[in-house]
Amino acid sequence: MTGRILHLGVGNFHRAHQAWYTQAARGWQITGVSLRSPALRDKLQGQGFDYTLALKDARGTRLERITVLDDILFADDPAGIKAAGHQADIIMLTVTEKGYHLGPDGQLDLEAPAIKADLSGDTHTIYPFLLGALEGRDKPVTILSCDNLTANGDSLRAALSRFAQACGKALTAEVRFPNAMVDRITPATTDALREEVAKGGMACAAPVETEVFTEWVIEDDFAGPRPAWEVAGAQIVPDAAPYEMRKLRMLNGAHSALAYAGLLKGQDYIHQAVADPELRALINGVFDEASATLPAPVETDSYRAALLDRFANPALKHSLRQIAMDGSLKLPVRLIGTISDLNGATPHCRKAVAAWMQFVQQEVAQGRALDDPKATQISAACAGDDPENALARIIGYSA
Ligand code: CS2
Repeated sequence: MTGRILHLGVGNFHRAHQAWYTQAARGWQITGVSLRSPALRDKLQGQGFDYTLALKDARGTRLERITVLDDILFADDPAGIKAAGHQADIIMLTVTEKGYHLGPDGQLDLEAPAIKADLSGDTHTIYPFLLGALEGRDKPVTILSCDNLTANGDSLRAALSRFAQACGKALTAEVRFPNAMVDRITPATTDALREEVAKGGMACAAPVETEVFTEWVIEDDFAGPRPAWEVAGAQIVPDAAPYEMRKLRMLNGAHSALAYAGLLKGQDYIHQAVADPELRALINGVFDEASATLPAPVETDSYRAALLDRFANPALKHSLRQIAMDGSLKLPVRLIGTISDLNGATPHCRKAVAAWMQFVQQEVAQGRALDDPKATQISAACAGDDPENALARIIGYSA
């Protein structure tokens, strides 16, 4: 089976995860789209959009050349993106939590400035591009969200329908939105990585490093053909929700806990934070609390042991600041769900939320810009009389 994928948000995570699986499946090609900057296109076009992936664990590094990406388009070319969308059998997305513009109720936020602008004809967000790809197409399409949102496919379907409705349109094409859990820890690219791959004989202007471990669990709900991603270990299942909940609440919940608590202690990387006995106890508590909320058939003992090993991977320098960004959107999915499911009897998850509050207050006090779409609200909350309560309201948390 051969086919085409259009991928919105062609960042490091896509290049370490879905592109790697697609290469293993053979026969499919990907057109990438960068929505925010043409920088990656400019770096990769001189090498035909091929790039080097460095797979790292305690035993060393394995370099692979990834060749499934055959073009990268930038958001300034809506007509080109539309045409590529029409040709695609699958449209995938990795645009991070903030790329969806969902409000606290999980619905598309029609008041968000970028959404308002797009409703009047601009192209800042994913929505006009997705609608354009659906309009006037003559074959079915699968839209596959690969971001860390709860029920990412269902959430995207609801948000896109709302956007279409607000434009006076309806989703007419035959389209499916499978939910999916995606997992592979992927730090930002460093100069050290560029030097390492060049020394290894696979020089690249924009290499990516990642761990050897990887998981992808996708609901079996495709409108048309798909790559045989199972050859690289992807699981196609009737219901991805239990896997997704385990990953978001255990891996991502612990990641956020380590990020804020670690930064407050002056640490820089996940492998340092997880080696700190106090923080290790904190995430063991997060694991216990999250585990108590998961559906019975989900295995958690070996999963948590694997997480501790993965976090300790000495070969990956995964920066706490990278994980700490966008906390106002991450915490509800990663920690607040566990806290509310257990009626607040979750001292460790609450401690992690308290670390976020302390972290943002410290950043604001030190005059550093917050990397969060709600930075303005957070700064105002920190400057008010009761920062804790104001911050709690921003993340929908009852302290
Ligand atoms: C991390 C995730 O940056 C973050 O917030 O928690 O990107 C994490 O590394 C991935 O979800 C792992 O699959």
